[in-house]
Amino acid sequence: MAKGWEYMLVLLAMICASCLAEDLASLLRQRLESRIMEKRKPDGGNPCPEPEKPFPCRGQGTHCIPMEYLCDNSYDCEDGYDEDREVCTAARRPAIEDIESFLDAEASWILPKMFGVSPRKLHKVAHSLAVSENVSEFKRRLAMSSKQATILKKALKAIGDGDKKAVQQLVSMPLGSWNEVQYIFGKIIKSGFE
Ligand SMILES: [Ca+2]
Repeated sequence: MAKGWEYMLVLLAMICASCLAEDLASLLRQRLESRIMEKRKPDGGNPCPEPEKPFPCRGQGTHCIPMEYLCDNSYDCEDGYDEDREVCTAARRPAIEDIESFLDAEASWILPKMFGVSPRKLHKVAHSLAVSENVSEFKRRLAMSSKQATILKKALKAIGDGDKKAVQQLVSMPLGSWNEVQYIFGKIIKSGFE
């Protein structure tokens, strides 16, 4: 009888120990996971720190994909963000920072003459240049008049043709701005903006 009790006590102790060990293991696992997450998001920002899979899909949880899968006409993110039309247009345009600093430097003539907008619209113009597939979409985004859109199209054509004087006449471009204009718009035109 006494041996039976001893056996029960040993069994209970073993069960409790295994429960405790399991609790402890799960606690340690949770701590480790949260430490890994902290390491992955040092600034709470990039959820895809791996260089071979740096592009984050949107939606719940994080699904990271290789840059190779971006805009390759095949859906790799559940919500298709990797094939999003705006994402894929912006991927072929100059960086938004470069477009903005270019527009900022040329703001006095380029915003009123080429786009017909006030300097307050600088960011909107930069964003629209980055994500609009063509001039028609750009016109719609900026609520641009047809007259202004025609001027823009003519100026783009002249830039593409390397006709510096025509650009100067059409949109009052200072001659010193020509290289920058050709560089930025050259890339934008090449990606189908016309
Ligand atoms: Ca894809």
